[in-house]
Amino acid sequence: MKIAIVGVSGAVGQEFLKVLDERNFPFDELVLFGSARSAGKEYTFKGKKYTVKELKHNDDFKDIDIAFVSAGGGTSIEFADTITQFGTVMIDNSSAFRMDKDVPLVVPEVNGEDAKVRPRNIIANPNCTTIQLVVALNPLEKVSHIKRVHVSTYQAASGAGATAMDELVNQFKQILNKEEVTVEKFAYQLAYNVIPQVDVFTDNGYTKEEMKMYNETRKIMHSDIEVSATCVRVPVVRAHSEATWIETERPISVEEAKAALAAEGNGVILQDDPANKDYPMPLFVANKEEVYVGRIRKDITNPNGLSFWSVSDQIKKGAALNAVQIAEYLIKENAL
Ligand code: 11C
Repeated sequence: MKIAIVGVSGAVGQEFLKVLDERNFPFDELVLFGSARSAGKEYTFKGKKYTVKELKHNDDFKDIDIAFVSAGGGTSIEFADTITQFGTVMIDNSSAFRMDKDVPLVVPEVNGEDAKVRPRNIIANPNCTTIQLVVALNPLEKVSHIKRVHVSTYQAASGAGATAMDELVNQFKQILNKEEVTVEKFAYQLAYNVIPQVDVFTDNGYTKEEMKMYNETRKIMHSDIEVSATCVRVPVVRAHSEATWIETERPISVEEAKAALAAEGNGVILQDDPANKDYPMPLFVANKEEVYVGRIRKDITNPNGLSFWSVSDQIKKGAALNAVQIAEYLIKENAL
């Protein structure tokens, strides 16, 4: 088994190294790729040094079985043919191919089977906000069909990359030191603020991030589910939170919902004891693998409504881990 990471120097690329190590992913050879700027950098993995190769249009992918790609949509589009031309499975973290009909969009806990049918040998990793939403929705969908979702996100700086995480930390320091605040990655200062915009606005008034939640959720769940999202950036370094309201075909009780969410293999950790102030928070969920769910309650305005709160590490389950789980699924199913 020969694997590659493309975009290894980025926040997700670095997380790939961590997750492959933590999960003891089975491979014989690892090749690291990056831009001309990253080429030549060295990373140590399991005690061995690896030098980053520049991603080029050549036959470097000839013997590579799986490529974990996180280098931005432009690079994915430009290099997809180069990466897949000899049969390499490209697991792509960008949004470039997610809605293409001939590219499966996969969260293993929900629709792992879809990864087996991939005419272009590309499998898309969904957006982080969608991943944690569908992991929580899927067990509830099995109890009763979910017709409608309203969700508000509380997205950490990590979603905008390593430099954005640094920018947030620096802003707090700059404010404390009474220095001028650097604002580059976000539209406004994020420290001591919340910004009700993630990505650019589309014609219908929703942002691209919000429309990703609508479209990707329907594709992954094979469902006519309606999703109305408001995506908000909050001054948290890592791990996204979501306040979610669902309307189901028949009423679901809190007990039913808890039992469904807590069932094994769902990728969910139920953390729901509000009387003891026990509920998920990004501070404690950062670096964890699962989606944490709590604050489950009946909607007092609608018998078919249920509300809950979820938190998940955006770089881990929202990106690198989900991609590695797709690869693990393919190996387990002998479907590479
Ligand atoms: C954020 N969700 O938190 C975005 C980042 O489609 O993979 C991920 C963008 C994507 O800023």
